[in-house]
Amino acid sequence: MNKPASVREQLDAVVVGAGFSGLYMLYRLRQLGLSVKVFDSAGDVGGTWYWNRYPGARCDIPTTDYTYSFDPELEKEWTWSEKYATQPEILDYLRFVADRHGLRSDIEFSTSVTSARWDEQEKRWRITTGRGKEIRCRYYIMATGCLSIPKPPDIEGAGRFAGQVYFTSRWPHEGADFTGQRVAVIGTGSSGIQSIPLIARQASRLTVFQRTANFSIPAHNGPAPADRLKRLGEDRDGYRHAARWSRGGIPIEPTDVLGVTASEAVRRERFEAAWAQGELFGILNVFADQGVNPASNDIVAEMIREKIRSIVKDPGTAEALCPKDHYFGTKRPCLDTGYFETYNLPHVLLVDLRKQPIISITEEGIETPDESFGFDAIVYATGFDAMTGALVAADVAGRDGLSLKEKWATGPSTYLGLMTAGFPNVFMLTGPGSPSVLSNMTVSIEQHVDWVAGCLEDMREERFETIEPTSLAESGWDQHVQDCAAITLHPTANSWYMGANVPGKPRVLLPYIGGVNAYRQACDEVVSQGYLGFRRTGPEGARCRDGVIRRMQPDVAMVLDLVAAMGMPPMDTLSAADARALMAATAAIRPPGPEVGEVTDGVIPVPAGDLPYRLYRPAVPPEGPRPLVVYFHGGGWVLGNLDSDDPLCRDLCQRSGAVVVSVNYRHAPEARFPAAALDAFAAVQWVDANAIELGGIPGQLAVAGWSAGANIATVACQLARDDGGPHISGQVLICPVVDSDMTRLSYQKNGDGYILTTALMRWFWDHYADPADRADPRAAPLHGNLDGLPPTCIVAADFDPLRDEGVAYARALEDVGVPVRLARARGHTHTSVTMVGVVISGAPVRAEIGAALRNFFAVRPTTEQIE
Ligand code: NA7
Repeated sequence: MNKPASVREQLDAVVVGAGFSGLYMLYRLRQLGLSVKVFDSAGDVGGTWYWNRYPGARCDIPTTDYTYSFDPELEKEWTWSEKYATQPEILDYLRFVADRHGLRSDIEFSTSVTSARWDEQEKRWRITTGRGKEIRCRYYIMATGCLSIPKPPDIEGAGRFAGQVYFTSRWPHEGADFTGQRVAVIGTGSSGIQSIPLIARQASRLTVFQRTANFSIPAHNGPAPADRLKRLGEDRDGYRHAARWSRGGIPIEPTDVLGVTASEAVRRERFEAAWAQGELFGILNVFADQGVNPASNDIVAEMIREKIRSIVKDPGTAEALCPKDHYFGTKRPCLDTGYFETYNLPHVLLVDLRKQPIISITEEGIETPDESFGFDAIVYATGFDAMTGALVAADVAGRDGLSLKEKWATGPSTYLGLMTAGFPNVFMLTGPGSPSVLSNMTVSIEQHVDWVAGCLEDMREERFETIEPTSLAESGWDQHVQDCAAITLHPTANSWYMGANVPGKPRVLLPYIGGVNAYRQACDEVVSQGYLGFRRTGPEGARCRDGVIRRMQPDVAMVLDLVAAMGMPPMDTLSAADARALMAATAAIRPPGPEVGEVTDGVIPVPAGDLPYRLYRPAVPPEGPRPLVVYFHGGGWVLGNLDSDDPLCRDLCQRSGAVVVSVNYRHAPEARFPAAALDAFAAVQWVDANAIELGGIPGQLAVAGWSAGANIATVACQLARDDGGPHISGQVLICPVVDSDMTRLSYQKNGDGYILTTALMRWFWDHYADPADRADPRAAPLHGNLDGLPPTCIVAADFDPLRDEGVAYARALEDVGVPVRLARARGHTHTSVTMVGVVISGAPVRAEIGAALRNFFAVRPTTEQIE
């Protein structure tokens, strides 16, 4: 029971946790002149490194980088003895830091915070400690660590075992001596993999119970890497700066080699170099696409499996140790010293729990269906309730008494991983939604602490007392965190990153995977935009600039950055010929799109001459005729051809199961309005008339197009209706041009910076149609008669100047009773949805298009309609 609150104290800030983050937070708060107290249930500083004392415990980031950078003098005075320091050395380091800066005087050890309550009247937190102290403080900072709450052993009979029980996460200070003992280790995550070789040296028999085989590479420990020391020696500040602005918090050059296209020799060379280097960020950087593309990932995974097979002598054990149920990197890979070699020792046995599960733990040992094992000691290396465990375990009640546990019942929700709405003045260091465990923790910790310190300083200067994110900003950030996750392979794994190791925990990628650099940029922008998304209050009133800091899909933003870096001239400054050449050059370097069953080229004879077409037939059964989709490429009536939209056509074909006929039409300025529109209509008529020869089902014909291609597709529908045929089952209009009015809001917002610009759109119109013709429904179909048009799917992208005219077309069609499906391409630009194989986040939108096409054809036309 808690002791009654006896001592009252007023402080500016309370920090929970005296690990890497709590210590630096204390240092910074003191610098600001704030009164502060740190509480930690441990007997000394160290946090994670205080508790995880198991044999072999080391960091898995080189210690040259796993170190504070805020104090250059400290860096001079401390030299790490190894590439990956052991737990005792890291603990010594943190003690050294605490002593050097006299931090201990503001830390209460062996004291936990038992509750924290927000007092709305006082605008302060009421904190109670396990020693019966009550503290009022303005700011409550949770430096509670990502891996601090051990996962309880969820194994039947765990309490019954009469021998010694150890948890890697709560190892006894006096150590453990396994000499001559029969030892079981349960769990083969990092803790198991680091401790098993050392336990094997003492134990008379070691049995490892493995549920999931894990990827591990040799750490090649030894002296600190010479190249890093050299770089640090030459330019320490430059090195640290590069780390802060790197993807993972370590300055390495991200590769642009794609696993799927690299030659076998390049693949092998890159992999062997990473294996020899023995660094996590190296092995995660063999290929640029290994984190997103299953085929590329499998190349690295298979090379690691080959290594395991070459080390472990018993083929059955080797196979059991080969991870096959998750993509490499989706569970944290391990760095080991002699882990796989340990299984060659005669007294070490691997039990594969997938084949031989634990029935129960007994007084004597462990019972499996095939065998009863007797043990003197059981070591649980079963992991943590990571990232959110310590935060929700703390009894924190915010505004209206809502607890963090209640708020996060369906998963954590944060703004920048730093704060959460309803909990004013509560800061989380390396909380969920920040890069944390996917990065070099020390870099991320320093960034968080510096941000919080800067925020408190700004509040003091601007006379604010409280800060809290808005729900709009928070849900926007949550969405961005999940958007970043969705384009990777991470969500497929049952990892602790996903919360999947704890039964009942909501399944969501907890850390932010967009990168330390992207994250830092977002945090900085929030500040430079006047604390965008935060509401700050003080005696002089409240200030809130509400908004969402990242609305764009992360891979779309990457493409825009790449395009900007290429420094290409704006297309609207080029001649049509040069613009076409530029478009062809960019098309030549992109991925080819999915395989389809058959691709054939032909020509369509129309009054104006022959129009080339390319036909795509689906690969999958059934054999026989399919519905037909006539597709028109984008390019502002000026650019584009059969090649330009080839990957998209393959994708449409695969997703819709239809035969796609991509038609090249006459282009402006050589053939101006209404040439393209008339060609489109003529092509639709011809495809309909030749449906059987093309392998189509007569009467099952849809049209589709992107941009200007969507313009002529829907014009063809209007002309077909007026001409009495052919029957069109549906139309798919991807970011269509349907009007020549360039004053809509989406033009104002998105007219610059997103590839299709207002200037380029004007350039297209000028090439295509005289001003007098631009209101003609065959140029601006929004102004045409929309009655009786076929069911329609319209894609409208957030960052497209054409967004609002697409939406206006959808509404106008609905008004006259046309069934419309408006697919919002959230976070996309005019071009990104069509970037098959490049912009992964476009896939769900294209899936929606595929579903719409299938749906058009699911409604069979009546005989009357066919006639
Ligand atoms: P991890 O990586 O979560 O590993 C825990 C291991 O324990 C893992 O192999 C689990 O298998 C296994 N486990 C968990 N529960 C059970 C039960 N009930 N039965 C059998 N096996 C079980 O924790 P670590 O402490 O090793 O490492 C945590 C991080 O610290 C590490 O990633 C580094 O960042 C440092 P599973 O994979 O869930 O099938």
